[in-house]
Amino acid sequence: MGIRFTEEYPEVGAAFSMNVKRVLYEGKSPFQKIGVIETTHFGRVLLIDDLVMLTERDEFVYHEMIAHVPLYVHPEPKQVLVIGGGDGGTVRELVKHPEVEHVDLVDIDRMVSEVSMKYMPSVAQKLLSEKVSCHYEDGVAFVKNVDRKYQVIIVDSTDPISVGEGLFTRDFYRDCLNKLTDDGILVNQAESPAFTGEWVQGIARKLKDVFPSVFFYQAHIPTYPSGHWLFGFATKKYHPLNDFREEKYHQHQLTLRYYNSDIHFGAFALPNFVKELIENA
Ligand code: AG3
Repeated sequence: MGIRFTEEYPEVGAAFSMNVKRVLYEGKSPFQKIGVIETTHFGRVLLIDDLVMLTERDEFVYHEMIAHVPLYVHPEPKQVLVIGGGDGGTVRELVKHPEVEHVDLVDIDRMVSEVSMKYMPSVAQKLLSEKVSCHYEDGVAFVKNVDRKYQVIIVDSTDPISVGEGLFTRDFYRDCLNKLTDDGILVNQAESPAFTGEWVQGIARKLKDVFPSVFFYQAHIPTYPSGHWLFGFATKKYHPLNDFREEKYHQHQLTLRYYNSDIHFGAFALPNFVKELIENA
């Protein structure tokens, strides 16, 4: 069988393994452990604290869904803030939109970007776009102190444990609300309803306490726990479906591998057990 990398899912007493061809990088930043492995079937894989952050094989699902869903709802997404996402995948999708004038990316850990640039340029290279400013500092403090407003804020975080914890609090959501324009939208990665329903409920409860309206949408990401993933869509004004700019999507003709206009509508259709989790949060 050779060498395998295994991500443990202690919450459900299970795990997911991939065959490894070689280890490309192993290091430790002041914040976390970072690794890059080359696998037999999933391409290169970025690991943080032994959790799969992305694989070259399926990162397009996550990055397209976290970026294009809000950007095809907001009519003028000029200023966008990304918290986390130091690998650059979300930024790569955002700069495909001609309306986006500027992206601030705030990741606490510069090493995530450095390692991604070196080992996964196809994911990271747009960090160098002239539309993008990278800030390597604490996202919680950045949102509190920044003196500009954004049409869209995307929280591309790790799990709500360790370094990412502050990005799942009411205070942080409140600061995001304040730094959004009056018609702004916040989207965050919202974990697996199948394996960590309590995490989903925590996110739902806190977002609902802070934002006027909160929705969730889903995607299939094979290498994340359970493969069934949610995103939160917290909004001050626009409705994710009624305000979908479908004409703009067709005009742009972006080359995408997951997101399309059918997916935009379909992604907000949730299974009953997920609706219940969110309603009872
Ligand atoms: N954000 C990580 C999502 C959480 C994955 N969790 C896990 N494997 N246990 C991904 C960052 C990609 N830009």
